[in-house]
Amino acid sequence: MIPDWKVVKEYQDIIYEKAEGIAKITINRPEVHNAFRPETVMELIDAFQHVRDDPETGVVLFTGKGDKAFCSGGDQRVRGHGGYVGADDVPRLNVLDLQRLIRTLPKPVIAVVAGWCIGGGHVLHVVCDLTIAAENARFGQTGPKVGSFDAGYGATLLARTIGHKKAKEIWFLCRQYTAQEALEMGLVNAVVPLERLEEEAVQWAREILEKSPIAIRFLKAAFNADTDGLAGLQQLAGDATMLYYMTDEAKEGARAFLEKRKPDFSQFRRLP
Ligand code: S0N
Repeated sequence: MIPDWKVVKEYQDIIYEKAEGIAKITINRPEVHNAFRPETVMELIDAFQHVRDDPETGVVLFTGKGDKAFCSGGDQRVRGHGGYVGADDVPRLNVLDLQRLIRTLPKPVIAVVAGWCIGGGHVLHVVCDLTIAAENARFGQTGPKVGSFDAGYGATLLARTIGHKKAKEIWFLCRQYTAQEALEMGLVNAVVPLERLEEEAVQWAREILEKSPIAIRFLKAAFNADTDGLAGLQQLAGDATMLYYMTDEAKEGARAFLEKRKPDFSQFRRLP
């Protein structure tokens, strides 16, 4: 059953809802196949930051409005000199900030993909933790065809996900792949009929929500640490610090400082 979604905050380009511990963030620009402009990305960053800080939410569904597209990448109408140009006339590639935010979010993000998942939109699903695709989903990169490229996560994480040969094929040839082909190359986790897409994604979210949040958080950080170098290690280390702060041992250190005495760590056992 689909949850009774409630809008969390009003935006222009996106919809941010939540219910039952699940957040649903939807790019709402179906007239351009959910292409993003700088303002869309700013709103997505705002919503994802809210999700990160919301103790009620454990999983995010990230999707596009309608059944024609998840996202067709950067809005080519506002591509300018050095980036995508918003109302403030500043050219930006702020989708890179969004990619990092999705990666470091300490909660699983599931891309829920119907229709086109192309260009910078394809990279967004690549940086999500899981992808559930409808049978009508179509995947691909267009960069070298339209005079752009994403040599960051767009190329490297894709290669880590499906292997270098296939990732290079996707970028060098700019072909489009069916949902079934994407499943076969390990690019998505499941393919379901379009009418069952959201139900299936919600089911996956509910199964994750039954599990230990801290275990899930550490697993996500560990997978990222393996691919993200020192930035990934920082995330994993930050999670370890969070856990350490919850121990009596760490609390003794802070308490001793405030009480102006030497900390007594001798009371804590050293485990093997
Ligand atoms: C998705 C495609 C294949 C669908 O084709 P179809 O079904 O024939 O529909 P269309 O008639 O083409 O589209 C319907 C309407 O939607 C508009 N539209 C579609 N995509 C975009 C878009 N990306 N921007 C603006 N408008 C779009 C169409 O124009 C049409 O409108 P009307 O009816 O008014 O004509 C096909 O649409 C397609 O190929 N789309 C373009 C895909 C693409 O090339 N995307 C951009 C790729 N680049 C990025 O995403 C950049 C990402 C980025 O920011 C970045 C970040 C870091 C580092 C590098 C980059 C980088 O620049 O790559």
